[in-house]
Amino acid sequence: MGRWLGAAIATCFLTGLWSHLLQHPPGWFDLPASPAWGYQLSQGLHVASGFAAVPLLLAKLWVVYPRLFAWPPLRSLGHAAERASVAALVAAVIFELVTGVANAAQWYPWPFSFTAAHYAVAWVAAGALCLHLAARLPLTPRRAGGGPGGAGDPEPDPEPAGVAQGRRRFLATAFGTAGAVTLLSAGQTVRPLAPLAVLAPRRAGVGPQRLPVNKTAAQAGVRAALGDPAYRLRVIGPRSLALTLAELRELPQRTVALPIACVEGWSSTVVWTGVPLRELLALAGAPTGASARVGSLERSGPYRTSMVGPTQAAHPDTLIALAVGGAPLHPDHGYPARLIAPNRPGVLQTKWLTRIEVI
Ligand SMILES: Nc1nc2c(c(=O)[nH]1)N[C@H]1C(S)=C(S)[C@@H](COP(=O)(O)O)O[C@H]1N2
Ligand SMILES: [Mo]
Repeated sequence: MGRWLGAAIATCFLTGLWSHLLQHPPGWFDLPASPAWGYQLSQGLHVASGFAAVPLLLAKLWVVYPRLFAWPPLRSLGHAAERASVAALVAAVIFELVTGVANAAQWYPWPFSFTAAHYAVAWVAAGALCLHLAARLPLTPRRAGGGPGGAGDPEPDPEPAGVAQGRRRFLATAFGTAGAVTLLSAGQTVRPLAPLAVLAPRRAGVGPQRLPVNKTAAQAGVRAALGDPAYRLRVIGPRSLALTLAELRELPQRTVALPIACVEGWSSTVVWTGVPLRELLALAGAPTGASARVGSLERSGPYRTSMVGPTQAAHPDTLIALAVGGAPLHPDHGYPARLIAPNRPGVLQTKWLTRIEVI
């Protein structure tokens, strides 16, 4: 069970690091554009492995908790160090799972930034897990060999009848719960499981234009600006442009199916129609290999601008989308125009665009 919990935590940690890298790319990192479903898969795994880890962690704590309170608490310097790493491990993993599940439900009952804290504590958990494994591994083979356990543990008594059966039932309950949690939540990103997704906060196909919404136009404070006849999409470059929505619709359009994939674990693949970003960049005289910064009508909020690196900017499927499912974007989906690019975190698929800057 420890191995399964370790595998779930490792999956969660690595997919989390990947998401952090894409959301906060350092200068040397150019976001890839393929496979289009890459972010959807990695963050589906992130949330599924995190959810599955909850019952496995509870079961693991149930097995080991008498040892957490063993007396005397500190036997030697090494023992004290091991206890400290176990305390950090348990606290950090509980923190990650509680904040992660709350974030998936868009519930933030704390004063700190979720992303900053969830990222920082992930490193504490990973470091403490490495220390814990380094401290326990030398002891494990001896126990598997049937010899005495860790320092000072007495020989186990022969197993009384019924204990093996109880243990089997316990393991079946722990793994059964982990499997059930996965099955009942994965439908937020795995389409065929959607009818079972009773534990998923959001579902594919539910929302305006059959697509979930994270932040509505009203929440972003852009409702009043959306019908403004003075709206222009400004493209700022060597030959700057200011296009009305009608002018945008007259440019050659492209239609592609691309997922919106939120780090919170839900995703939905829908058909978008719009002007390829690279055509707008070319009209504005951008050199090949240019990046772009897109900006929203939204006045504040962490997702009102985003950078499109050279690879995604040059990709034909990176669209300034004007329509979804053949109809103009719903206000909550970014009317009049939103960015949609392959293999891109949902938080960077900026809505209510008014500005594109050639970088
Ligand atoms: N301007 C702006 N764009 C935004 C956001 C936002 O808060 N403001 N939220 C982002 C997030 S977190 C996600 S997952 C996607 C969700 O897309 P949807 O709400 O259109 O389904 O939009 C992104 N685009
Ligand atoms: Mo998101």
